[in-house]
This record gives sequence, structure tokens and C-alpha cells, in this order.
Amino acid sequence: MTNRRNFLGAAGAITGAVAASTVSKVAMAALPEPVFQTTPDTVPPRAPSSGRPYDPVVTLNGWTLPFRMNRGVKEFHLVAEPVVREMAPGFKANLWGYNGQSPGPTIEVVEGDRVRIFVTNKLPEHTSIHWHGQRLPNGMDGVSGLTQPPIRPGKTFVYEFVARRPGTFMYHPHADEMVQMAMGMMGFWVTHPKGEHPLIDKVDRDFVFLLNAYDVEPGSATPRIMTMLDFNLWSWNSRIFPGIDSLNVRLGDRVRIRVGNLTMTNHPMHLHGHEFQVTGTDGGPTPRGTRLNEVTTDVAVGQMRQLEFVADEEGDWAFHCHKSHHTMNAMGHDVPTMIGVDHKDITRRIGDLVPDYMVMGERGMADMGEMAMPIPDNTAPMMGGEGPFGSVDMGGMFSVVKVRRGQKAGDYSNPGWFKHPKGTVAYELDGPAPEARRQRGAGAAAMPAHNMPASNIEVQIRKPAGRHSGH
Ligand SMILES: [Cu+2]
Repeated sequence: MTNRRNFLGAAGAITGAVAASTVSKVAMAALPEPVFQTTPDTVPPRAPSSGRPYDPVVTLNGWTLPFRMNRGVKEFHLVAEPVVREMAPGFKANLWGYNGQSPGPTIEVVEGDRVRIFVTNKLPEHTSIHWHGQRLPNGMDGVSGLTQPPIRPGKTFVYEFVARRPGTFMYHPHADEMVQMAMGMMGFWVTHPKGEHPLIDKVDRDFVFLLNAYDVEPGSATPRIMTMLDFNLWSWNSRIFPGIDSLNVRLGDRVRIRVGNLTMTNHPMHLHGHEFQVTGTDGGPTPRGTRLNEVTTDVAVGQMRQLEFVADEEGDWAFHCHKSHHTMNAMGHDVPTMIGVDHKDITRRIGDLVPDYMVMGERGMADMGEMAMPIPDNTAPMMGGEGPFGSVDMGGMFSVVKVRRGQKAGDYSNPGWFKHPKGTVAYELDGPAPEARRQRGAGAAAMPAHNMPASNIEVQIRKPAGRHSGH
């Protein structure tokens, strides 16, 4: 624990990079040149220029790490280092990651490939990489202290194994992992099948991302690493809505979405407008007879799931974690429920002292999304994101699957908002609504009331005032 305390005490340690020069230039010369990514953009898939062919995946707000072939071995170079990740426009976080971003780049190989991965540590503390889900020699499993010595700052380690099993995997440190994963160190790994596979179908679009979570105090930039459950940023590939790119597909496409969970809680992933099947996990492809039609599937901590569906309904379909607190951005949770509370008087009295004082939550919390309230520098609003019909009251783990007739094969660009055919959008009723028929009496309607005072009890609820319609 002494080490941990010293480490935490060194305030500059987390953000301060170890200079690149600590890695010997001579040693680096023999390695594949590391490739870095400077933007959080979704890089379109690119077919490999060497090695065996495969259908590349698309990493949401991420990219695939290039490799070099060295006498039949696929060589990659990962650099563990402090990074600045733009989690949403206007909001940057000081994270740890690989090759310029958090998460690190996706690694794509083909079943049967011999893979060599150089891992250079530019963090201020030791690390290691565990290759989650892989069959490999025990000494390549990346558990610091158990199967290998730690990779000290400035050092480079080499991992080498054959990618034996096709499927959906990830990588992350197995050294001080509470800190290192809270800081964003993780990446996706896909092993493509060599040729046809009875349980792995060809798809037209293959998206991948990791579920992760951070605790960044509004107005600051570095995650609190001791947080166990009360994270305030729920992200996909270290991006939060409205910073997460949409998943743009063509009408009729067979779509696969691969998701891995490296947070501290489960995430029920929910797709609108379509049913999907879970076709595989990090344990491999699922037998066809076990595949149920679902619209929500839970991804537990440390699990991976492959969702597959035919995108046969045009539109902008929400795709999100179904825990409503995970589709929110930074906020405190110690907020009392204010719905229905009349605080006109107290607002007036505080307003005399604090001119800009504003009460929140009187009519629900949707105002937070609409108002663009003043927020501290370098943070994201709790929810928001401008939709074609106003503010989308969402944040965090939320995006949109855009299904379009006109989207060309291989085109991943954003087609803009869906143009709904006439008469297919929910609409506001003209004129007064018909009077609702209500049951009279104390308590719920069907049961006779016992032990109740004889007189009717009236509950006064103040109706919301002013404009607020259409939500
Ligand atoms: Cu969730």
C-alpha cells in the first residue's frame, strides 16, 4: 500500500508523461514504427494490404492498428502512454491509453495468424497487457507478477502467440488494473475466421466498441481513480453522447455490433425498431439453436457480446444502455425530487441575493437538456444533443443506428437526420383533449377502502405553468 499511497501523492504523476527518450533508440529501431492517432474520429475500415484477407471492422470513434509482416509473423507496436481524449466536443479528459487515444487501437488478425506485439511503456508506473479471451501459452497471458514481470516505465516487452480461435476479444492491463482501467487503458481485438465458418456469417457492417466509465469532476479533466461504482461519465470508447458517432448503415444490410464491458457494472444494451440475435461472446460463436430474438441484451462486467440483425426498417433508431442513469452525463445524484414542488417564493427570496439563481427539476429534468445552462469549463452538459425535433434528452451511453436506402455499400458517412415520410410522425392533437374518465373514491379503484377516514382526502398538486408541450 505504501507504493500506492506514494503514487497517489505525486499529484503530477498521472498527467505527466515519461519522456519518449527513456526508450532506447537502438532498441526501438528493431521494432515496427509505432503508429499514433490524433483524433477521436471513426476511421473507415480498410482492407489489409498484406497478410491474409479479412472483412475489416469499424471501431466507433476509433481505428485499427496497422501491422507489418515479418517473415510470416504479424507485428504490432502498442505504446502505453498518457493521452488527452476528447470525450465530447468541448470536453477533454486526461486519460491513459495506447498510441495517442483511449481506448487503444483495435487489433485485427486472422484465425491461425502468428502475432507478435511489442508493448512499450511510457506510463509513470509499470504495466502489462492481458489478452482477454485468447488461447495462448500461459507466459503470454499478461498477468503482472503471475505470468511475467511487470513492464517497467521506459521498457518494451514482446508478446507472441498464434490467434487460435476466431472471435471477439479485448486487451487491458493486468497490473494496477483498478487505476489503469479507470484511466482508460483498454482496446478491442477481433480474430477473423479463416474462410467460411459454420457459425460466423458474413455481414455488411461490423461495428466494435468497449463500454467504459469515468469519474471526472465537472470542470476538471483527470478521472478520480478510487471510484468503485459512482462514476459520472458512462461512455462508449471513451466518448459520451452527443460525442458518439452514429452507426450508419444501408437499408437491408446485415449488421454486427460487438460490445465488450470494462466498467464496474452491467449494461443492458437496447436497440429500437429491430430484433437482434446474440451470435457470439468472448467464448466464441453461439450455437444457432440458442439464438433468441431480443431487443435488449445484458452485457455483464468483463463480458463481450455480438449483436446481429438485418437493418430492414429505415429511420434513426436509438441504440443505448437501458439504465437511464447511464444515458446522462456528469451530474450529482444527491438531488431531491422536485417535481410538483412550488418554489416560486423561495426563488424570489434567493434571487434577491443571487441574481442568476434558477430552480431545477420543478417540472422534471428535461429543462436541463433544453436550456443550455451555464456549465463549468471543460465539461459536457448532463444531457442534450440537438435532434431534428429539439433537444434529445440523452447523454452517456447513447447513439443512433441510421438506416438509409441511399447509403452506399462501404459508405460510413453520416447521412444526416431521417426525413420521415408524410403522415408517419407522432403529432400534436388539434383542439382540446377529450375529458379523461377517472374513478372516484379513496385509494385504488377496484378495492373497497378499509380503515380510511370517511371524508374525501384531496391532494393539491400545482400544475406546471407556462409553455411546455410536445414532450
Ligand atoms: Cu449502462
